[in-house]
Amino acid sequence: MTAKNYPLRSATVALTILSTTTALWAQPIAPAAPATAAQSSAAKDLLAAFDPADANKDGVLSLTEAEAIPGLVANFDAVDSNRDGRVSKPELAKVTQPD
Ligand SMILES: [Ca+2]
Ligand SMILES: [Ca+2]
Repeated sequence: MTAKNYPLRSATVALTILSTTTALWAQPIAPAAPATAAQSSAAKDLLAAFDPADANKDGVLSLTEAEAIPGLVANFDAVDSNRDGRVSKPELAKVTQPD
């Protein structure tokens, strides 16, 4: 049993090493097209929701204003990359883009 498992495990290790050392390999393998399309559409929706959610029009979303965007409050700290307690449009754009 262990003899059967061994080659399988070493192949997995080899693949892991290959995909981590040559990061370029990981990209063509991933069938990312549909996910990316869905993601960018969701990203557009999210960014389109920014201005209406910015109730006092100061260009940033407070935690209270963030309640207008579903899911944002739960991820507020992650989105607020400069930790100023407000989410700016660039901060929101950053988390919606894969880069
Ligand atoms: Ca605001
Ligand atoms: Ca911020």
